[in-house]
Amino acid sequence: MAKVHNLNCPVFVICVYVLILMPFHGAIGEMFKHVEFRIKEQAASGTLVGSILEEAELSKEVSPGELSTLNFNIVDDRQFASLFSINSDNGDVHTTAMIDREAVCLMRKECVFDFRVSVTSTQKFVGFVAVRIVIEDINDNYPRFRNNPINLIIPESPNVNVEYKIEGATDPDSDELNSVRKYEMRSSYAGMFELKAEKKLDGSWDLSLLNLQPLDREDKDRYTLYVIAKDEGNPPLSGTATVNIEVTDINDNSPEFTENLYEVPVPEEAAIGAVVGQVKATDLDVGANGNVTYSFSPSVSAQVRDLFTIDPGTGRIRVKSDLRYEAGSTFETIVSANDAGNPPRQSQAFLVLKIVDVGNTAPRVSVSPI
Ligand SMILES: [Ca+2]
Ligand SMILES: [Ca+2]
Ligand SMILES: [Ca+2]
Ligand SMILES: [Ca+2]
Repeated sequence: MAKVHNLNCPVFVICVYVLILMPFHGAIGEMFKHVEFRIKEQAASGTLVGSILEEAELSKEVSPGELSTLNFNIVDDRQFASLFSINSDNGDVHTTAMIDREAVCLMRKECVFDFRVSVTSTQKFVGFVAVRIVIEDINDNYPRFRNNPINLIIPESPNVNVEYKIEGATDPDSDELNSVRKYEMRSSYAGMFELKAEKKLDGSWDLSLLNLQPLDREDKDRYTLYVIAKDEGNPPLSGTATVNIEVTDINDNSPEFTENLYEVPVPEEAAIGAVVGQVKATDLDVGANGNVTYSFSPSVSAQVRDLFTIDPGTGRIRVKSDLRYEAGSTFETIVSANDAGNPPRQSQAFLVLKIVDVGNTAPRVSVSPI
């Protein structure tokens, strides 16, 4: 509804006010009124905004004979000429374009246009009407996530309820109900994640995902879920962001030997360089965290080190020296498997090397067991 204020100097204070603001208000004794019109954005071009004649109650200002002779003109800078026009004969204000509140007022909370209209009759200058047009918001924007998809890289962790921040959505509509009002999460991983959304004083949101269960990369390293921002306009609109979660590795697994004890029979005549056995360990981690190298334990005697080598990359045990003098001997050793994580993890296994007396048979290369 339009509001009208008659400032025809009813009291001294207002007369002073009018004097100070001259020539904006016009001369003393001239009519000066305010009217306010409200229209919704996106109204069709040519929509009637309001009648100055009626809202300013000009019939009270001029005689019935003059009323039909009034002439109306916008007197301020026509910076809004592309948006509004006035019918100079009857004072009707119309839109001259479809007004997008978010385009003409950007992110301003209030979208208001002010201008003055001069009113004259054939007989005299009647006065001014200050016109205020308020553009009301409609829900013509969807909540939107600036970055979509949202890619989260999270190191695996046994910790739960860790908050991982994600950027909220924006909605340029200004009305409270037309902007983002709530968030929801859609996920097929029941009980795995929770969405936490807190509205801040400036209207923006703090959004974060919480993991309700440990994130174990070795169990699952990728998740995809959806965060939905909703307004409560009429009709309500929503925007959806895809959240891709990549769980990265930490070194939380030690290499594991395939056996606790490797028993390796070694023919006494095995040639130097011959492979007589192999130890093997696997590590569930990836990259350096799962890169296993083998060695003899530092506790292994110098004699064993003189007789055998272990290949760091493959775990193969090779003969290093002539074994014929060791026939019948058994060497109980310990092998280590280390990953290259930071810090590294290690496992150990027993390796028993038994030098087998093969009597007078011809020398042969032994490669068993591998
Ligand atoms: Ca809007
Ligand atoms: Ca909206
Ligand atoms: Ca590891
Ligand atoms: Ca891991």
